[in-house]
Amino acid sequence: MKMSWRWYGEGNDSITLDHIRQIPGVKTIVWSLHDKVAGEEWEEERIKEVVELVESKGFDAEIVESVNIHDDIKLGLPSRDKYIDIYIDTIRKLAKYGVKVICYNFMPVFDWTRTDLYKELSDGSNALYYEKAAITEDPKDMVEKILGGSGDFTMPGWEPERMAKLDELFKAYDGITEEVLFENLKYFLERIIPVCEEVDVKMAIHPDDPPWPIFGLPRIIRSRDHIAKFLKLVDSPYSGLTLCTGSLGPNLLNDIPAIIREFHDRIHFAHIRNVKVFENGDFIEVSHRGKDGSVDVYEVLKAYHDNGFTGYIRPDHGRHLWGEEKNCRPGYGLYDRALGVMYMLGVWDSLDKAKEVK
Ligand code: CS2
Ligand code: MN
Repeated sequence: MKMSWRWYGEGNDSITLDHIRQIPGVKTIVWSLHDKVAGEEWEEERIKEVVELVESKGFDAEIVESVNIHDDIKLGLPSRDKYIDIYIDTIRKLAKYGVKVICYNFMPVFDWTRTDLYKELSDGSNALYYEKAAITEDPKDMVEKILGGSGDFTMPGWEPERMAKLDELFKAYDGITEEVLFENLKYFLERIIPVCEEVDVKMAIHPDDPPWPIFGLPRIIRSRDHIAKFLKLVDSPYSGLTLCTGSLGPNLLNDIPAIIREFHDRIHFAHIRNVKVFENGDFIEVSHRGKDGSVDVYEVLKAYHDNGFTGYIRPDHGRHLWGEEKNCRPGYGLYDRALGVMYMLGVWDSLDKAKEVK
């Protein structure tokens, strides 16, 4: 297992690489060119600059999260080939600079969806929250709330330019069923995976968050069966998973440790996040400690450990602590994620020891 940390880049994150160096065990920086919109070319100079900076601080830069997918690819429009060519060009460039895994998602219109970015927990910290009843027919209310709450930071997948075209986007997805979305994903994979095999870059799809359809849009990576179907689309180790416990977790029917045990050899990147699910289906993000929420983080880590997992792992969202919500990206503060790293390393080290003793 290699511990990693998502960093939004110089001048684009409240946390610096020097902060991250002081968190025990972090080896890999998970990065992206966050100013790039889906479908835009990634210049080699820009890639080189980030990789060199990250490496100069003693980390490697082996994971990119994300290279986002243009809607025309998800929609299966004739223009998709042009955007797939650009995607392939980016894969080749990233490979040249030592990138090993690319995380992406295939969610229509929205990336992760929440109804409140700063819901207070009983300990006075606050965190991202999802209230089922607040998801109305009209997504615009929610978009306003999210964009209004994210301060000066633009959140990936929530770019104001895209959100301004919401009506158009929704119209375009009219008639796109789960089946069609799966077909369009297959088309994309059939074109890119041979290149990934050639240059040794693994693709790792991120599950849909939350794991159910919203606003009538299809969501196709949200359960064991959806994952099994996805992995058969192109049956290559280069078409794999980012297994995010926080995205699958709000559906209590998802047995995440069992999913890990079944598909571990296709999981390239593990996102560890805990959520507390309430009886009415609402949920809030909580600390990484298993006991604080509905995800049994110990069992999750044990499922990886038992299978000799050598992929990357990162703390996913954390709570906002000690007043930091005023200046950090929602879900991406320093303190709770650093506590999460220590919790995970603690569990992992003790699993290592227990294995030695046997
Ligand atoms: C991430 C996702 O912040 C998060 O929840 O796990 O936004 C993730 O980066 C994307 O869905 C991957 O493309
Ligand atoms: Mn995640």
